[in-house]
Amino acid sequence: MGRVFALSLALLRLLLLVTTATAEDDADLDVSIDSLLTTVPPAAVGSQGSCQQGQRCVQKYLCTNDSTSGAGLIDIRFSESNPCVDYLLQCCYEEDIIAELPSASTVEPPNVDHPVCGKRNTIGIGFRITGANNSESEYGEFPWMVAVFRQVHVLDQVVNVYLCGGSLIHPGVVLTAVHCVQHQAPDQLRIRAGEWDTQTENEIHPYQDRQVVEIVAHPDFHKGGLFNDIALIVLEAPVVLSEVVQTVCLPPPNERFDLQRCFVSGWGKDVFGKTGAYQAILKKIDLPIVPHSECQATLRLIRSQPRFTLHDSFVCAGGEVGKDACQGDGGSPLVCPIQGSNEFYHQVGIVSWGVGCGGGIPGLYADVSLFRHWIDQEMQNRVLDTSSYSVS
Ligand code: 4AZ
Repeated sequence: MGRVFALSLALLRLLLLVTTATAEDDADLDVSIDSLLTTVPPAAVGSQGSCQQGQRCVQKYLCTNDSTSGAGLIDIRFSESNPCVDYLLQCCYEEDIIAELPSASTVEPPNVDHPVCGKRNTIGIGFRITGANNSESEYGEFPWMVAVFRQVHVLDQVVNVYLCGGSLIHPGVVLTAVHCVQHQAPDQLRIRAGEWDTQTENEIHPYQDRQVVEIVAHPDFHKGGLFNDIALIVLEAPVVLSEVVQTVCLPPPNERFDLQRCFVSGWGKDVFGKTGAYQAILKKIDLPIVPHSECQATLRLIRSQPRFTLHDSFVCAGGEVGKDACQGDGGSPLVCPIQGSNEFYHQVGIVSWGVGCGGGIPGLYADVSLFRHWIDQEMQNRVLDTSSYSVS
């Protein structure tokens, strides 16, 4: 048994190395073992752990007796005193376990006075987190956020290799960057909606995985300079919308957003290069939109290329030290508030590339607004409704 296991592990490692090399070639991604999405929860719900007699580990929101620390707060820091190991679980007496999910988990009916797309859940869904010292987002805060991964079969196991971020613009369509998916076969790609912490399955709602039937890459994508880095992923079946799975709005064509403060979210690395680690809990970074001319001037200086021309298909954001997207965030959405609202957001950019991470140089994003006509056309070609992302 031991030898078979060791052999399987060796084969798994080998395969991961192979996929790593391909992913790096494809998307300049540094995919490693910590970029795998879990398929098995670290602590089984209902396992005894070393809870007291009459107790068992359950999700905190299913335990009525002081179920969370304070008013719906859950501390995301590792606690040695929690026998259930997973911070979303706690020891609970049988009689305190509620069978039903809290009412917060019921699906909200769309409010016709507001766009149904782009609603950011600023205070999270079901619980709020404390102990966040790493820009962690709240659970369900960016309900359009999607993980794009490649499913690999190793011996009897299915391994999910994280590729990129994406966003839901229709229950059956994900927006991402071409550089993430250009060499992928649709039948190997998967998308995951409703994900938050990739290392646990004890969130309130289960995530939803979908297969992919088509990848629609922008015809003018230019690999060398990553111009027009925008793609649509058409899903085999639509995801089920809920309070933690919603579409994002898209801005009208050719709108400008200079100096607005926006958010980029993603599971990408904290630091550029080999020392950087992929993030378990979805992160959010607030940053400003940098005017095109200013961004070009900065890149000319940094790259010592006085004639460098920043392609029109990019919008820049960031430029503040320590606040940036990074490797693994490719394809993830940059969203800005709609007309001064702090509740509804539209997607202004798609993470494309940058010079390092967090060093005060703006990051480059595909300018979604410029591609609004292209997106609408590709949707209409497939008889898909554009109202899922339109602000009326
Ligand atoms: C990347 O490799 C990447 N700091 C994305 C964004 C940035 C840098 C690198 C911006 O996917």
